[in-house]
Amino acid sequence: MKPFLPLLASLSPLATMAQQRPNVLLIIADDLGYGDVSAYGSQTISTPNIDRLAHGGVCLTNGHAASATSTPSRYGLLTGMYPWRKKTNILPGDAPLIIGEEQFTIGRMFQHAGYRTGAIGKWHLGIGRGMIDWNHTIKPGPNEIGFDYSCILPATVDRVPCVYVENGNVVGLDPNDPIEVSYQKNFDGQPTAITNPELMTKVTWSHGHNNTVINGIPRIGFMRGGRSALWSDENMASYLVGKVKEFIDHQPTDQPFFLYYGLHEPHVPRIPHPQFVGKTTMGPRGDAIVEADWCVGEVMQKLEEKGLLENTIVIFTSDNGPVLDDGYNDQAVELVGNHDMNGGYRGGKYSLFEAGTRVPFFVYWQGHIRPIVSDALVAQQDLLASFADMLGQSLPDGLDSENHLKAFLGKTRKGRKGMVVEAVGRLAYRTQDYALLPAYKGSKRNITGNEMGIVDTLSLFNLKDDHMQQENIIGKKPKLARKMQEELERERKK
Ligand code: NG6
Ligand code: CA
Repeated sequence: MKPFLPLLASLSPLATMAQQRPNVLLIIADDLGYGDVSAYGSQTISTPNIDRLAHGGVCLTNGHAASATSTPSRYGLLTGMYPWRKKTNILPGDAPLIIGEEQFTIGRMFQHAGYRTGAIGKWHLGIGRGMIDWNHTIKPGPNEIGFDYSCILPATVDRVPCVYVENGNVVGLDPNDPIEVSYQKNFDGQPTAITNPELMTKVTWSHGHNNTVINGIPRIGFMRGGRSALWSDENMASYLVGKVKEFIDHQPTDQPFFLYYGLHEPHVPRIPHPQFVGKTTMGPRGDAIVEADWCVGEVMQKLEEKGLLENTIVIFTSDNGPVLDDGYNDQAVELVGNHDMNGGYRGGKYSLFEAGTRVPFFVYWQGHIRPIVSDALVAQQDLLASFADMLGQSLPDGLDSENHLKAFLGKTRKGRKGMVVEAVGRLAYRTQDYALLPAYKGSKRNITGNEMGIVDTLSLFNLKDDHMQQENIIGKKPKLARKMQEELERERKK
């Protein structure tokens, strides 16, 4: 790779960029809310490493995930397609891969541009083709859709099997103790959280999460065997960050990399390493956020040690909004205190209201980006078209991804004109300052501690003045509402 020149003000930034192939590290947290980082001004949590990215780069204040839950959100990010076109939903741990092997992905795009690509951490897009045999190489997975290397949690931390899958193989598996997984029924004679509650030594369940107990934690789904392969929940952060460091260490010096790094925090079960326990007054949820921040610091230090900081674009974001009680009795509700995980917006994970998809979103590129706070409306699925533009790569027709490279690099505060956001199958339409929501009964999941609320009629909210989406102004702006409704319908029919 050519050595990098610091970007001079006199150089045309786009002309300079065209000759550059910086590494791209995409860090995506799990259920981290807009208010869960101190970068946007929260006083109740301290995330100095994440803030470094926000304050030293483009701090996006109107950046969105495609959906308010993980699978659809990540599907949008990786494929550049609206997930609701495919009707994706939260996947069980044994679900087949929902991205087709022929489908275009952000990993493929980077591969075409000559990059080495990797996917580490939370995946949740399915693997295999159904009826997985966990005891042999599982295909297709990340490696078949654009990633040269992968080491993933197949689904979520609260779903079986509780093992890492590296390049299709379960890590640390003893062939004499094969893994069996079922989401239908328990294996004969196998204890569960219901039959043997005493096994729950670390945390108990509040809803769902009452099947097989692994490492003292009740999970969703049934699993037997594979004892030597079980992950350690406490060590997951350092295990995954270790894999990230290895990936960077193995990078040939003459080739750039693209790395997707899915943090597992602060999704349930929140079991931070003892070194983070008690770092906040918020219990495991707050401590898990501090752990996530530590992970970011570790990676940044690695890039610094390798002299790669000026040569690497680091993006930080989250797959969906935050939630307190998401199925475990972990005191998230009791200890939250004044902490506003939603950052003043309404809703949260699962919700069509703003905090469901408006997430932390930062783009850092040392020496190349002048720090800027930008309210450009952008979506995670836009990263695909934007980096394709940077690298001179062509895209297939029909993607929902838009090129907003200039917004991501802080050269403009202009982003999308509009976009569709999704929450558990329901769609809303967003423009820079407005949100159009259908009549909406909230989510059944308001047991989770999120204020879901109800809108009993089609509603228009001005998000600039009304963060909590309290006043339906559709009567005041009927033309705008009609236009947004038409745009939504046009997208739906595409
Ligand atoms: C829900 C789980 C929740 C979480 C979510 C997926 C229950 C009651 N709730 O079904 O705990 O795992 O799925 O979260 O089981 S996500 O961030 O990966 O979308
Ligand atoms: Ca999530």
